[in-house]
Amino acid sequence: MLSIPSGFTQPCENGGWVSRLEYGRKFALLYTPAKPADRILYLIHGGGGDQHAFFCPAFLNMVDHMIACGMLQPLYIVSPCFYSPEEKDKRPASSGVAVKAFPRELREEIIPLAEGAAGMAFDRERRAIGGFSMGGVATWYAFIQALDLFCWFLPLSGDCWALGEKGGGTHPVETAEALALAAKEQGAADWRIHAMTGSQDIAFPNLDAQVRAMEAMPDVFGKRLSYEVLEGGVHDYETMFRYLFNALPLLFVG
Ligand code: FER
Repeated sequence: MLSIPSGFTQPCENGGWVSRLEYGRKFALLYTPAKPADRILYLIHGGGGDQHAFFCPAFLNMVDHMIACGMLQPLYIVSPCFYSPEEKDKRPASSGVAVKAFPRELREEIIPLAEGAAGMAFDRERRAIGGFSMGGVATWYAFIQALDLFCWFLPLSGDCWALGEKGGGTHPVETAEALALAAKEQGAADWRIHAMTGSQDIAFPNLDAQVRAMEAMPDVFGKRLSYEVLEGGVHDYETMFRYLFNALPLLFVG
């Protein structure tokens, strides 16, 4: 897995910009690239995080540089928050409830708002969702609830909790079966999942067990699923930026 070139964390001359999109008592942040874009990624923070977790200078500068040097096609990126404004309990159990409900908020509020601001509605082939940790759990819920909205899934160091908290680890086979059934019931067969984690990541045992069970169902997942494990990779945003440096160019391709 490639490392992020050191200069990429510094400001880029031709950078994009971030705007704040309000809905009700909540908001999402929208990154607009410096060049015209026809694709969009919804990127979800981890437990305890918020809209700013991914949208910090190190990450946004990296994306600016990737686009400026041509290694990444321009894309919009949306950073919402899955917690309600008054939520105080950000432990996994209550975060698990919030992320299960979140695809509906994406569908009803955030996607119309963000794509209105971008000035276009994106085809599902040009719409991706990804996230870190609980945001990865949210990504799997989007697969189960919203395959009509997204083709591209990027769960980073988070497993699917359809069978309960850390269910990818406790019930890997049943989780893989639930995902297969969800795909079948939603009638979509053109999606792609790129799962990533690190060997020292606290979520590794859960995501790894789940992905192994999915790989054992090649008729369903086969080449639609790819999986990368970074040797020594840990459960933090800096490591996630590196995963995204490697994975963003793979979105919307093939
Ligand atoms: C996992 C997925 C999410 C996991 C932990 C989390 C340990 C989230 C933890 C948190 O928000 O504190 O597989 O495994």
